[in-house]
Amino acid sequence: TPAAVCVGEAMAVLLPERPVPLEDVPSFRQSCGGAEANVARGLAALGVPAAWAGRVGDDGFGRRVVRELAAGGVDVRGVTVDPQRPTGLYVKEAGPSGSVLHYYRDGSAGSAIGPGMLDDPAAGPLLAAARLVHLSGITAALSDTALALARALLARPRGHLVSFDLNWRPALWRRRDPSVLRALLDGADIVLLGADEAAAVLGTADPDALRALLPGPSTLVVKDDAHRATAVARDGAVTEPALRVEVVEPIGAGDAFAAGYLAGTLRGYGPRRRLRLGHLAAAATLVVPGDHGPPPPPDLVEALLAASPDAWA
Ligand code: KDG
Repeated sequence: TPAAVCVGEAMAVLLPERPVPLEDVPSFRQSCGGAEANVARGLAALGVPAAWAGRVGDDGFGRRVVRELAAGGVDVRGVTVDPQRPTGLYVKEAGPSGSVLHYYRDGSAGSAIGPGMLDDPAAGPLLAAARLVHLSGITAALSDTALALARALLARPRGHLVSFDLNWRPALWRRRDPSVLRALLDGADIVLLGADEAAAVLGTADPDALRALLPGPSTLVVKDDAHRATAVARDGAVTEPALRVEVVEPIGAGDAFAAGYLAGTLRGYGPRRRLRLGHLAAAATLVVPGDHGPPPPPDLVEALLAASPDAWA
């Protein structure tokens, strides 16, 4: 049984072969994305048995998504094929200040997830047996049923940890009220969020002020730009600087960080090693154009996790 189950929408991705305006792109490479599916893939790459649960359409993009995730070692038994709706899609366009995501996901199969997942004969038992269920703020924006699913997965009492990555995507919230996010975050055990996202959604990026706003979770992990991450627990905070790498494309790095941090959590690491494993996984994704990079070699990971603070930064 998978230790972690990641719930959300996975999509086909079209990656332009050249960083030019979309109308000038000669061809695209097909890939697979979606924040929570990326986390499942990152966990599997780090050796943590992980599943992704969600819906895809009965179409080529859906089959591709499932095939790619399975090839990445992700348990896909909890995936439902929706005969009525298409698989969502997004296109990455190179812009002057970084990549822009163009979503084609309104009415997608992935957005039709709902609380019924808990009773689904395939996904239900996976969720019930997991040590960790991972969600993100994207799901809360997809549809009323997806929001209801997020709430159901956060209901207490529960026998597993829930991690929640804020994943602030303003483009998805144009027709919805993002004030629902605070209560969702507060219902999780582990919250991951970028300082910029925290400022946009919660009005502050200050770790102490965030702690006061979100008293529920045992740990808040605040990622400050690409430079450092701070884990704020009830008994104090630990900060670790990120690794310095040549960034090719940043999308997916947050998911990789989450995978590293959560893998460290499930392995029983202390706060510093959890953050370091997050940074290592993020670095591997920052140096490639797609949503996920090849995992760093295990012996390098071990050496860096054990490095002294000056050798690390
Ligand atoms: O974190 C990467 C995601 O943003 C990307 O995979 C697409 O899930 C996605 C989203 O909704 O933005």
